Amino acid sequence: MYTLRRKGRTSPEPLTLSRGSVRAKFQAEPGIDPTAPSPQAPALVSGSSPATLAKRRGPLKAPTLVLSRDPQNIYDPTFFTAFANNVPAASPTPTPDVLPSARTFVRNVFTGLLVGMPDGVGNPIPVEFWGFRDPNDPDPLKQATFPSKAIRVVEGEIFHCTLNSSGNTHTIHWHGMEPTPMNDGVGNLTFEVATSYTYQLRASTAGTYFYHCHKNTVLHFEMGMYGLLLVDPPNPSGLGAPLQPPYPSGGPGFVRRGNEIVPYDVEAVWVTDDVDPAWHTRAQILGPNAGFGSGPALDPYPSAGLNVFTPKYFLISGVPQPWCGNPPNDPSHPGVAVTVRVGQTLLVRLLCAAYSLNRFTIQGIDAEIIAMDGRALGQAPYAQYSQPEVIFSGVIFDLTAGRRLDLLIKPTANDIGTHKMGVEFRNYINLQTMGIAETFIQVIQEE
Ligand SMILES: [Cu+2]
Repeated sequence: MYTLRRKGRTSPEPLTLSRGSVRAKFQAEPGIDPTAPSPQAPALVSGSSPATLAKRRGPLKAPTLVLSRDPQNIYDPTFFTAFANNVPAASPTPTPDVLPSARTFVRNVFTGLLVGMPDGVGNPIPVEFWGFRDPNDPDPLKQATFPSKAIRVVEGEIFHCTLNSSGNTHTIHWHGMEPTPMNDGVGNLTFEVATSYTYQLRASTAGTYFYHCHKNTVLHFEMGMYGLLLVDPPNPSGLGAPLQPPYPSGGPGFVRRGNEIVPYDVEAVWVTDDVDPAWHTRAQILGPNAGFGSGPALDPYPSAGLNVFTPKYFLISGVPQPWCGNPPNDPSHPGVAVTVRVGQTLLVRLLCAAYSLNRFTIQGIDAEIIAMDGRALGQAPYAQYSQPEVIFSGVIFDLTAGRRLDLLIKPTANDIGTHKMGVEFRNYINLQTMGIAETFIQVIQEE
């Protein structure tokens, strides 16, 4: 319910929209009282078991979304206002504002992926991760990974992604994108996907983004339910040029720098994460709703302990540091470390998927920050507020959860050798370092 503040008083009346201006409405199914509390917000009953609560609230039923808007005007603001004030309890089918898409993806929820974490003596400790499986990847080993497989699209195009939930409700939130309200994937603000929903987005701005589950977010994100979302600009030489977006993973490609679109030869995508194995164990035992709710009456598992985060493992792009496989203690693990030749351009995309404060340094080579959080620096009309900025060797820079930086590195003959990129994972309250991860940029001679 929305309340309006009028003349210094809070009106108890819900905000109602003029019927003449609203062309979308929700129609309750027969037998459902539309004024009853949402089925996802059971009445406060102290001491009720989850089974009792489920019985009391009955099966989840979604109100039916009735569309009567002008099909010629997909930007009809009254349609979106109506939606934002009448969010459905479950995913509408089909997608309410569906348009032809240039690219389609499928992501199926999976659990039970075991990733070995270092125990210090070479016996990896299995920790369970969850994520989004790509059933269309021809290589079965690349379907279900941690982090989840990247989605790569082209600036300006509309894309669809169908989420198939299982075991629980989940969502996909498109972090940094600007979708319509029903495609934003924030469970508490729109709907959680119980079975299947096709998200629709327009990739308006080239840059580095990520997608993640936004149901019981603090736990599901920690469990690994995220992947990169990369939006590529066009090849500035036009459609006839040999290299067209989406560009291949690892390079070469093109990226926005200020008002230009510039080439790069090699691409490194580094995602930092910190893992508290106690959270993963509790999620395994208590299930996806562990810690969900706002107090003992709503939370069937108030002992989930999500108020205490004590990470023990520190990863770059899903590879624990130190790497615990074969060879052990090798930060040059090929899944992470990158090699670039003198004269080439390296694009590094950084995503902080850790909950701790990440303090980065790159030793022995300079890097230029060209974009932050999916927006190129120095791009008109915002060039008066920001410009690309050089980070000199050894200078620290920080990232917090969800932030992204794009860096360009152009090694010269003086840079031949191995340069360490180190990350300190710092407690966000007392700033003490809890762990480190590191990898390398290796610069070799021109061919
Ligand atoms: Cu989830």
